[in-house]
Amino acid sequence: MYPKTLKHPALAPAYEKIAELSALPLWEILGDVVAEAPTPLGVPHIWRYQEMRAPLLDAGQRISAAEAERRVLALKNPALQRPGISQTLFAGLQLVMPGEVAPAHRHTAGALRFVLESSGGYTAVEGERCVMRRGDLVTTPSWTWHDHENTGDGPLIWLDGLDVPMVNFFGAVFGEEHPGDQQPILRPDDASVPRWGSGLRPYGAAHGKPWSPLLSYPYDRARAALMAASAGDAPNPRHGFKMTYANPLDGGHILPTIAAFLQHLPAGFETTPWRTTEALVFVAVEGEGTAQIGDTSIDFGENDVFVAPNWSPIRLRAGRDTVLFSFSDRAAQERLGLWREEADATP
Ligand code: GTQ
Ligand code: FE2
Repeated sequence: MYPKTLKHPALAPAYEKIAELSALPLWEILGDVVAEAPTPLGVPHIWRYQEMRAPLLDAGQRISAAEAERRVLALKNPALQRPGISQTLFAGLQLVMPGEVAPAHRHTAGALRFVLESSGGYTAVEGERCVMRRGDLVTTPSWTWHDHENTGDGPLIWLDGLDVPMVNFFGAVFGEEHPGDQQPILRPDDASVPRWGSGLRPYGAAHGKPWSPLLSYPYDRARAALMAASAGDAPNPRHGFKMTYANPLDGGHILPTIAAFLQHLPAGFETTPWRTTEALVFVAVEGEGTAQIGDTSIDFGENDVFVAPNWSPIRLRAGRDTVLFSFSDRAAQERLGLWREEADATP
């Protein structure tokens, strides 16, 4: 409860009396309660796809998607006790084998899926199938019904990103199973893309939810937008070319808690150090390079997932032309008025 060395050891007997009353002398622990700057929570770490894929496919032989409900290898930050890739985010690699269905359910935690390997399949969200091709981003916002199916002939593998630790922190956890394995489909595949993603707003149609009405951000469109920016603009020294996945109604983030980004680092490009209060999870979609996160140097290649804890200086170097997907808790931090960045952080 108390630090090893008390600032006022002579008061120790008084502290015991105070502790019996379930109270603490704040003057002994003030630095923990109101620190001058964040201490990064968790450590930088990489999960290499080549190493993760084999045990994931092995699990695919040993347990069915229906049995597992979600066949996921959760990426646990080595320095954290609870499941989570950071203090605020949960991430996992999910596998659905050909012909399998991961049964429908819903929960208050919001999620995104970034597709790594696919020969056909979808996530159904609130009566709509979001097709999953490699590089596609699909969201399943809070309390929306969702189920997954692999309609292809090879493994369907994606990265899950959820706000589970945040929802747990607030004590707002609810979940339930859908009565059927799959929810009824009410609209054409990817219906939200032409409806909300065309640059036109349906006249008079209210969305009224604190998340983007676009449930799918297909990679071909996202990549084309990124490459157009790369061709036309000068690179940002800290980010190269970086785009935010946006809510088409207000330019905000995809989910109330989670923000997502797509970033192009031309071959040989090296960023200057940057740190931010958000915890960031990166996926190398194309290319390879090195990430210097705090004191840790990480070589990454295609489909590798790595995490930069909050307030850790980040430097990215691209060996080849590189596209990085990333997601973070920035949306929540901005809404709470907490988000900060520091541009000239020393590496
Ligand atoms: O696919 O619905 O990684 O509910 C964790 C919880 C995935 C999912 C996870 C989930 C899901
Ligand atoms: Fe789920």
